[in-house]
Amino acid sequence: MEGTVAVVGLGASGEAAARLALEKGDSVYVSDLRTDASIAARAEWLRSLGAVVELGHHDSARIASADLVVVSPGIPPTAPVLQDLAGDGVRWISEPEFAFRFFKGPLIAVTGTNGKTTTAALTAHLLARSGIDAALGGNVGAGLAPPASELALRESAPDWYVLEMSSFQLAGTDRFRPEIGVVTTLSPDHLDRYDSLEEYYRDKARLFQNATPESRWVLNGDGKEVRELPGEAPGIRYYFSLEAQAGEASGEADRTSGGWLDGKELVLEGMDPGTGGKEVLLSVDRLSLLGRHNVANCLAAAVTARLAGATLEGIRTGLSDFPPLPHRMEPVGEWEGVLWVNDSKATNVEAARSALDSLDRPVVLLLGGKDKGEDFSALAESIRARARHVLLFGEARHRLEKALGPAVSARLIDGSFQDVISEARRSARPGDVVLLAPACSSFDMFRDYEDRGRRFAALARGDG
Ligand code: UMA
Repeated sequence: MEGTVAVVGLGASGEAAARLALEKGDSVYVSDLRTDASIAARAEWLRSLGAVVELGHHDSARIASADLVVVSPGIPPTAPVLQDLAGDGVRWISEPEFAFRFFKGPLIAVTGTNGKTTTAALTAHLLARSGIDAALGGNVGAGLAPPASELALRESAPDWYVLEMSSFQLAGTDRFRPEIGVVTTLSPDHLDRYDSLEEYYRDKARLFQNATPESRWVLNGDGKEVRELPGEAPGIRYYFSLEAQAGEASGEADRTSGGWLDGKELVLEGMDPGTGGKEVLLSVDRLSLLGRHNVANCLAAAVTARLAGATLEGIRTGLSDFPPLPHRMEPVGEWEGVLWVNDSKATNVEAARSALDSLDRPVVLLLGGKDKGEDFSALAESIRARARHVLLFGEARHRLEKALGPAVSARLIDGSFQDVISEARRSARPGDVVLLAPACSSFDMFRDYEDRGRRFAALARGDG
């Protein structure tokens, strides 16, 4: 474009956006409030590439005078810098929106409250197993995939871009238009950032803002919220469902396109508008991922990959050899008959509930962390059905105790995370699962959910 680009925030996305802007010949100004050594090194590197980088301060006037402002997703609209820009009537875009403008091929965008990383990564895997070059990126993070802007820097265009999109990233979209859009689930989350659930869903619905009749939407047929999210947006809808045939799940008998469970078999139907036939994939027992919610993710990814040209053989192979992602129902090991499972990414109530519901062994559940203001009582029924014992820790522990009520066998741990693990070891009996599915974010005791998951795994192995 060759203008001036201001990048607000120098995390992974800010760095990638700045590099992309420099590559395109723009003058780049980057700023971040942090000043620590790691960000200083990152700043130095960008300076060597030609950017102006300021740490410890945002120069709002300079940002406002840029041709384009790219904002990192972790910066809330209430941050003073964004308040200043809003006050001056300056509009900004998110980093994937910026990247999208330079993409050279079709896009699959995956969003939802839970399951979006697994579904996005699995879709890319199924395409790869079909010999299709799929470039995975976006919100995924955790060293598993790069930010969207890094994909835009690739020299050769992939056959498909596959982006995981958070609501924070969708909030800053404008021209963003996926050929295929996927919504995995919707349930309350991020209520520390949004004033209401409607606001959160409104950002998610921006996925559909530039829909055309050619757009294809892959939607969770089991959730009314997801089914209703596109509203009247044009495009062809496909549904995946654990509970019913896709047509029934959509509530529209004439729409039978999508994927569902036929007994124990995952099946697709109507993926090819020409023939519309039924395609049997494989049995649930052959999936590489643990848990019922992952069956839904597998169906979502299979439908999406099939629409993008994956072969049935590629999908079957990919569904059975996809390795579990770190911190998502990741088996850490089994000692003295007790299986330890790290689901540190279960940072909200719905994710913790589905983790619990997906196990068929008695559970010692580790619950707690930073309180995001959700209603924890929604966990009580699943806990009563499956958990032998619950350990409550972190900032949210007292509110959790109150919300779960006296019928739940729970114990408050006031000490360290090591104390939580020692108590879990004492409580578990052979045949049990010790499950870290905390329903809270991690920032009260850890750097992030990955740090929490790694610590859990190390302590479980006895080398913490
Ligand atoms: N900052 C300022 N000014 C402020 C506030 C913050 O300068 O007023 C700075 C911070 O000091 C920090 C930077 O802005 O250096 C913020 O960076 P960021 O939080 O946006 O983090 P990134 O490293 O750019 O990572 C982001 C996503 N993080 C968030 O949305 C919080 C990563 O998703 C994503 O992988 C990455 O972009 C690349 O796309 C992570 C995540 O936790 C995995 N996402 C949430 C989720 O999945 O629930 C939404």
